[in-house]
Amino acid sequence: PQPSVHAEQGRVIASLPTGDSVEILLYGATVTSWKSNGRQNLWLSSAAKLDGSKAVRGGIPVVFPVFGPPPKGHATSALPQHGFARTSHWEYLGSSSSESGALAKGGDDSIKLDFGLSAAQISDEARKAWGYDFALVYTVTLGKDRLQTMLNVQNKGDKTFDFQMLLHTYFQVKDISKTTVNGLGSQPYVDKVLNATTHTQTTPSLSITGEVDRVYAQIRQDTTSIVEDGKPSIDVVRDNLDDTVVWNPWIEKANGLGDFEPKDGYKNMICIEVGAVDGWQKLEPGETFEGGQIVKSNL
Ligand code: TA6
Repeated sequence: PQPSVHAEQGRVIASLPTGDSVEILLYGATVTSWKSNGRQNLWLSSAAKLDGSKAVRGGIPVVFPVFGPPPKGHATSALPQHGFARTSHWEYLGSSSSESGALAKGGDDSIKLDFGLSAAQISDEARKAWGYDFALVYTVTLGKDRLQTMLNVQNKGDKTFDFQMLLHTYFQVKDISKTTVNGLGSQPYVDKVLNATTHTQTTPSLSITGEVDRVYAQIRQDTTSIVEDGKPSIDVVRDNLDDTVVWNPWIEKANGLGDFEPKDGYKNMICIEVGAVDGWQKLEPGETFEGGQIVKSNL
């Protein structure tokens, strides 16, 4: 049997003969589902708006050209938090599948889906707020027990621009009280829960026992792992990105988010967000930047 792709009603759904599947909304090019071994690996709020009325609460929102609330006196100042990519209508550019012959390494099929967003396609409001000429190509590649999501940024204009990018991935966990995050030991981080002060994580693994909102920058090792009940569940490998944000809203912040449901859903999710958010990536006219992640399920 072959990998299969369906593009309909603003969504693209792809699956492999192994049963692995991925679903992407053209709105924001937001991955809303990634299943492997019959397990949903991503968390999606049951109140997530999927009609394009606001950024999806869950899955993998694409953050570009700014992470967080834009700084004052910067070219991004007039943009909304996390920029415009996650609330824009992307174009599906097509798919290609690498049907693995018996001789292929690993013998696994994979299917690659491309999505595009250019300056002409964003809202007038966004273009007025950030008038640079750019083109994004977001590539989602589904393999057995793995998903690769890469963002390619191109400067199509004659003016240099700065940007940040981040993949705001919401992972599903069985029980946050039995979940730890590995790979960030002895790394410095900015703690947005403690007034954006800088700290260093002293323990090799991070437990989540309250609101966590940390930006780890220039991390030495590329892999951040989610461990559930002592067993590795998801590995997040950064590709050409140096930073990782860890976020769990916990009770108060979850209550404050209208589209965060169920309200105790914070017990079943953790955001591990790879990005280039420490400072700005400068892109000269004609230049290209590419960064992303490979997420692997060990379950
Ligand atoms: O990922 C961390 C973060 O910047 C948090 O501070 C919180 O604001 C979260 O993103 C969600 O932001 P959103 O705009 O999607 O509600």
